[in-house]
Amino acid sequence: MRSDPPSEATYDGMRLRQWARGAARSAGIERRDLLRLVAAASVAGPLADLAAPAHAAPGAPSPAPGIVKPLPPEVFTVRGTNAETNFAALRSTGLLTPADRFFVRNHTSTPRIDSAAWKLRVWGDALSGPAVEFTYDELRALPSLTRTSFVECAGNARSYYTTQQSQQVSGTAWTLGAIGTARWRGVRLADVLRRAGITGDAVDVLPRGLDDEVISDGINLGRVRRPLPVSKALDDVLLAFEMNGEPLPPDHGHPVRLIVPSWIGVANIKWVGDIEVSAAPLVSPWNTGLYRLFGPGHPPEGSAPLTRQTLKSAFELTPGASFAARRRHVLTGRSWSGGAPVRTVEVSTDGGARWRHARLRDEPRSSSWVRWSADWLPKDRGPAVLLARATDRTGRTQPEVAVHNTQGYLFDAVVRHEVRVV
Ligand SMILES: Nc1nc2c(c(=O)[nH]1)N[C@H]1C(S)=C(S)[C@@H](COP(=O)(O)O)O[C@H]1N2
Ligand SMILES: [Mo]
Repeated sequence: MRSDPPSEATYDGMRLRQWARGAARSAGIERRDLLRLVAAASVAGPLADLAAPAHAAPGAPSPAPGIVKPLPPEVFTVRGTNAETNFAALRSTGLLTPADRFFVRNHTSTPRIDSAAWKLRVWGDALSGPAVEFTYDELRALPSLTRTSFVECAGNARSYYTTQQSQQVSGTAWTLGAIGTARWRGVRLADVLRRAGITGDAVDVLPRGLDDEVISDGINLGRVRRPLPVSKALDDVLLAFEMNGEPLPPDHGHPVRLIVPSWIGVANIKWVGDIEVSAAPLVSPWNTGLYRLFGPGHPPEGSAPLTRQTLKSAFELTPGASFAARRRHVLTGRSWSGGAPVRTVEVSTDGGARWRHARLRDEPRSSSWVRWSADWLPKDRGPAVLLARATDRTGRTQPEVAVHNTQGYLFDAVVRHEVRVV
């Protein structure tokens, strides 16, 4: 008889203790290199690009090396190999983010993969037999379903640790736009794992991308891969091949990616090529030196690997937007939480002195965002600060200050949005 897989909550701490004791197996990297990564993680480095880079002229080729789709400057802010969605560019969109407005987070660059030649290889010591391969057509022939889910980078809103809290963090200087919500069609990872012969010994599942190996500070981290506990892998995870009714575009994982609802972005492995099914707990750079919390306020050896996203709100406005005085305006925005559906959203137009409820425009659902709106009739000319604060069904409310961590993950504090009344 198999013992029950650990619940999502117990998984975290358990894996951390196993890693600390050296009881977890390093998949595709030397333990020594992982230890160097972890040591580096406990020190905050510089933000990659705090100042927004200069935009290329309209019609110029994409300024983000390695991103295939066009990145018009009114829609995207390019940050290194990544492109952030400008929140104002979501105002005209519905619940779902069109693929041509969806943020891109690439560790290296988008590979071009021919679906006819692509195969998914499932292998490992927790299968009852040898490795099993699925072609694209075989995968598409399995029963499929759709799920609406956001994909959000764990570092979304990281720049506010610096601009609002005067704290140093390392990584890409996202504002709030490293998130998008789409309707994904795919097959259940559970169905694929069962067809491949997953046994009761399985504890971790390690999907790996087909994009280039990642070199960071002279260490070759290998291809992007992050262990998923078997309990999550068998729950609501999809191997997705469609985004909003179309085949996945190259930048978002064509031909097949993982969708791991409510979890941090990096769990959603794009361009998946193989999946290891392991009877031993696994570690990779993405659940040891990366995607854990380091710094004062966290255990000296770092927090457990991150799983769910946190709670955030954003106005669909450009920074510094102006509003005519003594006119009625409709402020719009979105709120979301990886913990539970959003329950309420409050808005303040006076820097946080008074709050009122925003109108929710969508039925709150888990792993998705809600659109909201609030009227505003500004009286006095001059600078003003708009705030939005969400509470989710676990009862958690966005705090005033986020707890610092060196890599700036999971910023959850209320963001101060400065505007002008003219
Ligand atoms: N193979 C692969 N998968 C990946 C990544 C990557 O660089 N390579 N980036 C991850 C990160 S950090 C995030 S936040 C999401 C971003 O998904 P998107 O580019 O479709 O918005 O993909 C994840 N999956
Ligand atoms: Mo990410």
